[in-house]
Amino acid sequence: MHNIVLFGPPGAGKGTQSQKLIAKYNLVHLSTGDLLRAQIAEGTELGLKAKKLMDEGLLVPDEVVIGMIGSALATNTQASGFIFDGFPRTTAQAESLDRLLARHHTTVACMIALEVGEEELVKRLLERGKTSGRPDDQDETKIRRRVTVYNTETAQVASYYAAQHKFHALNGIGEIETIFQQISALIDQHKAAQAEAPAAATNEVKA
Ligand code: B4P
Repeated sequence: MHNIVLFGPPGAGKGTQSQKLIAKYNLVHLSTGDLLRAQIAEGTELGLKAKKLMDEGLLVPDEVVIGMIGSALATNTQASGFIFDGFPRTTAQAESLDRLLARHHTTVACMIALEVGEEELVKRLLERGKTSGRPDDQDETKIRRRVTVYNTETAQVASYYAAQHKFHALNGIGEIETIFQQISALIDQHKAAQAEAPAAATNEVKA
């Protein structure tokens, strides 16, 4: 099983690249943002609570998203791997993901972070907000709050994976296809290393 965490601030391109990666590598896409928006669309109690936080650009409580990911893993036991998009967003979520994957006898292969500066993020999300219907994409103050939340609560998750030698950063500014090729090259290196030395858990890949 090959599990990849796609990381970066809101608007960095995680969702965009995930769509291309799942098609290429036959991975199951687990986006906590999408899972939460599905709950909102269904009008569940969880969705109603999450909507208030999401619309303000704040994080939903760890136990909520961890529960959703646990359920998704349990219902996809035949998957050849997962792409985690927008999860984990806190160190507590990262620790829970390791525990959940261990139950399925697997681990995170690598985290790939897309690096994009704040002004470009704001520009992209305001542009998406013209058509996405997402309240969190339509207000510059809320977008900047999401970036601040990323910097204060989420960015530190990179250190968690760096300590496990699983962290890789890429420039998220440029052509979508070029960035996709760079991400694919990293994944291919990991897969090749895993095939050569499965017990070594494939951490010795050059960024
Ligand atoms: P998410 O749904 O994860 O939303 P996001 O981070 O804004 O989107 P993403 O980063 O995937 O967008 P993309 O770059 O692809 O989260 C929404 C909210 O849900 C959070 O604020 C939080 O409240 C809650 N939530 C979700 N997960 C949670 C968790 N684990 N814990 C707690 N709360 C959680 O796309 C952005 C735009 O950029 C697109 O229009 C795209 O076309 C464009 N773009 C992409 N790549 C580009 C490129 N290279 N050049 C130019 N434009 C590009």
